[in-house]
Amino acid sequence: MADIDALTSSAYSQALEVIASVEPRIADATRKELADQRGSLKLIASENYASPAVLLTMGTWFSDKYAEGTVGHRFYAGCQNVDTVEALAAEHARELFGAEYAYAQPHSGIDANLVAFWSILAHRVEGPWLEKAGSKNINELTDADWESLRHELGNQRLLGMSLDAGGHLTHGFRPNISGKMFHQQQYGTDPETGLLDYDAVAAKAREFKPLILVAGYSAYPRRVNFAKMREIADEVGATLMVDMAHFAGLVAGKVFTGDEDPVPHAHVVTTTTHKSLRGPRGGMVLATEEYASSVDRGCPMVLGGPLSHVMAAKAVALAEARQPSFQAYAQKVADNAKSLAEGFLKRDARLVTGGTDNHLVLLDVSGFGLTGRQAESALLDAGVVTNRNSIPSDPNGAWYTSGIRLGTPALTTRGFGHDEFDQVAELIVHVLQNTQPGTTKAGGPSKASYALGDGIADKVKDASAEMLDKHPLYPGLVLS
Ligand code: DSN
Repeated sequence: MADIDALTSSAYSQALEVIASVEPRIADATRKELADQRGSLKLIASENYASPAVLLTMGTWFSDKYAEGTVGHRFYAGCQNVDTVEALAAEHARELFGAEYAYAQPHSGIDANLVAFWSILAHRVEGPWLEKAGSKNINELTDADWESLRHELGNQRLLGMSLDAGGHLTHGFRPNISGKMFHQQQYGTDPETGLLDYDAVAAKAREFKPLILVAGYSAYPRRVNFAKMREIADEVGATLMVDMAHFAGLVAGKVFTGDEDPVPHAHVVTTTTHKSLRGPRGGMVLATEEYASSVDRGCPMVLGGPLSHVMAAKAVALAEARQPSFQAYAQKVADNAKSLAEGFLKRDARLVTGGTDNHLVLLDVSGFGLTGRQAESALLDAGVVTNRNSIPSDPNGAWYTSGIRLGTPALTTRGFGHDEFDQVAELIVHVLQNTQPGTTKAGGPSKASYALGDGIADKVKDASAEMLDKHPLYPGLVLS
């Protein structure tokens, strides 16, 4: 059998030499990025480490091919190999998630959501409108018809989870295009428990009657009952769209099943491929047959030409996710998040919702007298990479915030387990307890500046290094 580690080491060493022959600074930055990723505690909940097979697949001549359109129906000649790649990516996705239809072209999660919005508008608004107008061809419409259709398309309602409750920008946040292209309303979480209140979502949906009900999150540390969300959508005649970008790996790994698996319940499911799913950076849409033909219009409707090299890497990653070892990985991601949460709670730190049952925890840092921005910066000084995040009803807004979001997918890939995550919680609490908020030039309290106690960063880096050395990133990859 081939020695995959030796092949990977040789492939990357040689690739870097080729790159260095043209622009050595890029080769240097690439080497440094590996060293930095190897040497820090990566706790960003939306990041992971893709396998060398996935990474290598992205570095090929598929990048050079234009392929707008769909499999077997392209606007460019010579797409036979792209067809193979895209069809395989879609097949793996359908099999893995049990989906009726899969679309592998979106370049990111935001793109996937845009494809979903437009496909729902096409299916629910444009199609019926054209039928009523007695015409199937949009090019035959008079100017007055066209204005009327544009008005219909631009006058629809979307209900999604608010950003500070854990929803995503693209779920109707006003400054985002989703909040501008739709009349939007947002549902939050229970002010006492921080948990989703399905009765409150239902009441809002009954009153607002959205065309689209969006479920899913990027910073909610709990599971969602998608069967209940579908009941709500059905009651008000909405299309249920689930954004599973964050937890797709837990769905793929069968940690979320039954009511917690969005695929059997939603009309349209969007995802990224690089978070807990551990693939290349990109997006994907899953849908019922009913929505398939309108999702297929994603490119060139709202997407630029598909990134064929990335679709190839999606196919490889999805093939990996179909292996039994991926289920063990996904379960460990969830178990480790619990260990991390317990580590914080036993050290008297406050977590939004009091814990987690997915892959992330949301730490309220206001108890340490800090903003999220100050906490994020102090932690980074100590080699702990996180991101600041709003918490429900955040007094510091979406820029400074009062929270830190932490996820377990990346360090679980490195092999971290219960004890390491308990130690990670200890190190984070230690940094935050030893960080003082700074003052502005005028002498008032600053939301950005801070002072980390002497020696703390080095102490935490040393303790982290021991864990990181025990669980190396890409252990078989040695660059010459
Ligand atoms: N950037 C992703 C995240 O961090 O959750 C979502 O846009």
